[in-house]
Amino acid sequence: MASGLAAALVVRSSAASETAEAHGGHPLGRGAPRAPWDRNAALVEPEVRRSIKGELRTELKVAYGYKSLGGYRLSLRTYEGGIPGPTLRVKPGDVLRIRLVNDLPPNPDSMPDDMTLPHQFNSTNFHFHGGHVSPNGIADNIFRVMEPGRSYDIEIAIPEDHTCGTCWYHPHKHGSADIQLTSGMAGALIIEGDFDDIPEIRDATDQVLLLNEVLFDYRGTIETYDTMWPEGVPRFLSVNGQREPVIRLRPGEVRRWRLIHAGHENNLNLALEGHELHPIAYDGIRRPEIGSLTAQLMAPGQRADVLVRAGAPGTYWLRAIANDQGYPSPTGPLAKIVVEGEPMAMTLPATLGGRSPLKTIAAEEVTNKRELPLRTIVPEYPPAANYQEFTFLICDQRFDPDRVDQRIRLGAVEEWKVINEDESDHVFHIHTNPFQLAAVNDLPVAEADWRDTVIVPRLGSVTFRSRFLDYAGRFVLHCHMMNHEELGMMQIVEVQA
Ligand SMILES: [Cu+2]
Repeated sequence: MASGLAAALVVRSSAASETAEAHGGHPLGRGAPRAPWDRNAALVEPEVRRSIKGELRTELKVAYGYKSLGGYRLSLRTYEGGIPGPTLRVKPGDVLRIRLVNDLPPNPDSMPDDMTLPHQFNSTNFHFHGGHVSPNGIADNIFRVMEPGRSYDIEIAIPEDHTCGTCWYHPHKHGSADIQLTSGMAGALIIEGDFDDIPEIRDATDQVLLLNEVLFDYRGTIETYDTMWPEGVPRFLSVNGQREPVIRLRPGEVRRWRLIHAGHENNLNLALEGHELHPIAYDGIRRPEIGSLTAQLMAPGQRADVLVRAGAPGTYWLRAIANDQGYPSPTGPLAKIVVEGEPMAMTLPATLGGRSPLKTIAAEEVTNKRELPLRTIVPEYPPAANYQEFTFLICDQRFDPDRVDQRIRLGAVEEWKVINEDESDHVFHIHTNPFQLAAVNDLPVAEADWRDTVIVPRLGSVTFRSRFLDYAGRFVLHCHMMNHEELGMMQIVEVQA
């Protein structure tokens, strides 16, 4: 099968990076400029910017930043010179007013004839991932193009009844989104107040852990799409723009981690040695009950809020462990957890109350059904080396910015089945409205979680239901493996009043 070749390509390069890891270096990274790496550095929280009196008014400057990361000196596109960008904290009913200053240099290239080729890496825009907000005008409008050398106002009204939880922001300009996100242009966007009624969570310290796959070329930069594809360049995992930072907890302490997978391509299966992870919210939406997992699988774009209760004093690694997504997902250390000091008498909540903030969509409520097949065309000769040889399709078509693919009536309640015809997983994401899982591979799910991003298993399917009640306008759905999106796996949705 054609897609088997794609998997083979990734398997080969994944094995190369594991070998590099084992030897304490990167065979292709000799040329990248080195920098000191403090292996005992504590995890640093991104700068927090909070709303005041119903408004978060802030500036985000997009510019090159120099960053020492994991033994390398990198020069990458950033928000505010840092990786990741600042954490934005708001409340339901607030207005987010951002002045985005694009301080990148002019694009060296003009627009391509083929819009599904990466282009114009210095143009950007802004997406509020997880926001149930207007996709129009100067709100969460990912069709805007924010040119280098200019400034743009963004104004997003967050409804009073918005779900509270962990969302995030990143660029979504087609052609440059992948390269900018992979560079570290991402930040947490937290809507506060989700567990005020549960003292065990309210009183726990909460921490943003924004995860990324760091990659770069021999100069410590990402300046061509060939750096992203195929995957032979140096790469490792980072948390908040740090490689293997130290997180200190006291024995018995309960901590809330807001995990955000801001990596561009691969799933991460997270596990903490000697501890269980207790998910309380997915994709910024509170779950009816707390879970207990030995590993939390996360796809690019997804968020998982988990509680951890620290055990006996000692050192425990938070790692990405083995996972099969049609090829091996990346593995490796993420953070060193040191449990030490005076014990704390904290407990996990016994229950989250059994209710979701969003009302379950019953089968009888559904007014329309759709099917969306996902498919990749890869070259028939082994192994393909250049990204331009691949084509990623939804409903057998590549993304076209001038074509509306899904027309939906405002007020509709729909059931969609997304079908993956390939031999490796895809990751479905849709803007503006979350959805409730109904079935995976045609088997009803045990827990009907609400999501905005979900793994579509290889040679399988995901079925979900969604309400399109509040916002008419155009937005997109796409694979959140950003290279798939950039090379065509995206559609335009129009909700019509
Ligand atoms: Cu995909």
